[in-house]
Amino acid sequence: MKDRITRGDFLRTAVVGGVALATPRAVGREASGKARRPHVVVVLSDDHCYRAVGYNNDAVKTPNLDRLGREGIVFDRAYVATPICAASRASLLTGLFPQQHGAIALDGSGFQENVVAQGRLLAVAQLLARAGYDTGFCGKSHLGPPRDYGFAEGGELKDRTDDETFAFACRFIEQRRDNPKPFFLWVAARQPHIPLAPPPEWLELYRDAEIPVDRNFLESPPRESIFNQGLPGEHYYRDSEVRNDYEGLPSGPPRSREQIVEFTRAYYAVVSRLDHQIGRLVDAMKEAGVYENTVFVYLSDNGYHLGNHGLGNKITMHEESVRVPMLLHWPGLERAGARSQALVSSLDLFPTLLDLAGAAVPDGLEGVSMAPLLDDPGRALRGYVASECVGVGGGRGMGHRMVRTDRWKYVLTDVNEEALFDEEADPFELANMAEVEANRAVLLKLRGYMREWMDRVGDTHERPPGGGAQLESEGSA
Ligand SMILES: [Ca+2]
Repeated sequence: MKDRITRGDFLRTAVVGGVALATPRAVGREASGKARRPHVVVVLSDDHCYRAVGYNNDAVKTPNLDRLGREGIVFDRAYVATPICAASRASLLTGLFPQQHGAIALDGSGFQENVVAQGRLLAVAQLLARAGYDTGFCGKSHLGPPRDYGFAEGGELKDRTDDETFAFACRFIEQRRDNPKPFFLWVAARQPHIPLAPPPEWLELYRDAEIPVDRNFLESPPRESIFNQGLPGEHYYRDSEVRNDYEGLPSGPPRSREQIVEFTRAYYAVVSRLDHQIGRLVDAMKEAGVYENTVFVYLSDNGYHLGNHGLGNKITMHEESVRVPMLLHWPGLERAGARSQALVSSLDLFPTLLDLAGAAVPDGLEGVSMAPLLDDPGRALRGYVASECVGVGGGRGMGHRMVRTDRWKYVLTDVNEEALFDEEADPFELANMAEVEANRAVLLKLRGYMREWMDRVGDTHERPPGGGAQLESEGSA
């Protein structure tokens, strides 16, 4: 475990990332001797929980992601800016939290206004296009036509099997065989989002497998605000009404242990299918001769509750919802096979890609380049990471938010109740330690981080209760 870093270290980290701007971390050189800029392929899945990947869970079969992780770098503690589709995608594309870019929950209109109509914010594809990259998009947008935010080729595809999406991706790459111009390809898969429809051959993979149920499984969620997935003060649990998402199995509570096992089996089968498609995409990259010079990133837009705390869906501040699988593969890495424990944010992808491409990183982003972790996976990037889920079913300022340090997570719920979890002792978040007197100093410190973060993103929600803490800022995203 790395020591937490100070604001000074944080700023120096940013400078280190900045230094890399002037010298693209290319793995090869063009005939002119100029550094060759890497191609970039991002595979963004939909609702993939961080525990449902082979390198984190022996019950899940993902040989391709496992290999990419072994040959690349796995970010074990990756958190999304917000655990809900449209807002999370807008955060990835703009490098900002939802309350800053304006796409709240499932309503992408703020993104449309700020990025597409006004041009007040620039999306990562627009900046890479300006830097000379060919850009392509396939799969789920949720934010209007991708051409409007910097992707010159491709577009939204509604195929739930992702077959068309990966076919487009493979064609896009094949067309760039022997073409030295760098490209940026965004592959937005729809799996493993419900409804689950695993083909029989993928379900067969798990037919006789034992499917362990997580320690925090419940048939129904407790009636505390931290579990609420609806409007403030409600006890609303999403997908509770859905009864046919897989062979008649509900995707929300209440669900028996037997139902969760069968639902999880189908979920894993869909994850394995997606993993297979990713393997085919890697094959296409190798066949086209671009693999050796491609930065490949896998992550998901949010996690998923497989009965954890009695819930389905996401939206909460629990680990199952805000933490996602994330890895970066690049044959140019010197420290391949490392697993970084640094707190990273989905917001870091934007500056990281620009950094690795040798393009200027704009001011005002909330993330920082992860490039320093590629050289030194044991270091830290920041003191705490934040996530929010505001506006579900309503306007700004609602919902839950969290800040998470190496050891602790502080959650401020929609009705201003507090939770404090010791992630080292209690990774399944079963015991709320906010009222424990011995944790008073920790609580005050994390309240201070929360206040700092809320001020920065312009959160209109009430600030944390209680007296102010002396805030020793450590940098965040
Ligand atoms: Ca999603």
